Amino acid sequence: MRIYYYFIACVLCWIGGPAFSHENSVNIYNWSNYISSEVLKEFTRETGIKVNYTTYDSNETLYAKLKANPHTGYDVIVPSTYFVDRMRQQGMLQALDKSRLSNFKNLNPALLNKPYDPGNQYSIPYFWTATGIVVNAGIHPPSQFQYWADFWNPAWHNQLLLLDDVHEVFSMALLALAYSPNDTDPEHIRRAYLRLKQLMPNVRLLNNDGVKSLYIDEDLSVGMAWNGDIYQASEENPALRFIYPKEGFVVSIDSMAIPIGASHLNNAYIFINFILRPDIAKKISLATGYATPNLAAYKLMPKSILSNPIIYPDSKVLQRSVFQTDVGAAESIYQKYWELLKIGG
Ligand code: SPD
Repeated sequence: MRIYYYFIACVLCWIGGPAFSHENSVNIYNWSNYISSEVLKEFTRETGIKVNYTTYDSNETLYAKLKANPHTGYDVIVPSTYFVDRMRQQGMLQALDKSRLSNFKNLNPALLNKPYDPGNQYSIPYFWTATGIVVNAGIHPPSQFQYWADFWNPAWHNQLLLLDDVHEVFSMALLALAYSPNDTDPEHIRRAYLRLKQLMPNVRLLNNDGVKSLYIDEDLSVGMAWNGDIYQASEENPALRFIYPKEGFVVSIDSMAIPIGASHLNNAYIFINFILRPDIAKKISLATGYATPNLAAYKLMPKSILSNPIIYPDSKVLQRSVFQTDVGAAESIYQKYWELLKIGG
């Protein structure tokens, strides 16, 4: 029996599970810079459950990994809205039993029950995020970067950092062309591709994970970024500014979900419910500079954070925001042009 158990464990390790084990643990797969180690320690201290925590830098990485092997053993993942939609429709996520999430009531109703997951049957908001322009004000006047279209100025040859994310990059070009960032019209996507092709001489780097340190260290001084990453970076380099572009910008809700192959289901619920506690939601939001969807946590947060324009843009700015949605069958068109851009085609 013991040999049999060992054999199964080895096979599961071999097919790519993060940490197959019969111990009391939970396997979390989340975005980088999205939690504090203190909160993970607090979880283990309180529950006795060990956390195996690994990170990814894009929805595509998360999706590809679970698509290739649904039994990776991850218990909680945090896809963005449009990937929640895709993954639930492809049967990759478990329907959630909300009776096991007593803290669900703390969430802001304005961020629930969206078309990407009606009734939040598969996903629980973790943070909401926005994408904008970052500029080092010690190097460039921020007035030169109020529009996405400003990136195309030949003066910025080989200077920009773009997120290594097909939909973020295409959103920017589509908005600069006055199209929807969720456009599914093949002709509009083609025009965005041609516009991006013109931009490539200005692009020095495509990157997601290193954004924070590249701007802190001033290896780069201008580009696109997710708001919380720049809030974190600006704590260390106060010259950094985050700008919500005039043509508009995308927002999305990164949400906790349980993949079908979860290996510690009960612990996954305990973890999600822990994150939904107001004191914990507050701690992770303060540590990362990402906006919490937890209304009950607002009461515990310092006013200076709730009025910080990087994390919580005001209602006037938010009028320019567009919620990211799944582009459905048009995805293959985006992917085709994205590959071409990356190889310089
Ligand atoms: N470093 C954390 C990045 C979180 C980004 N959220 C993804 C939003 C997708 N549009």
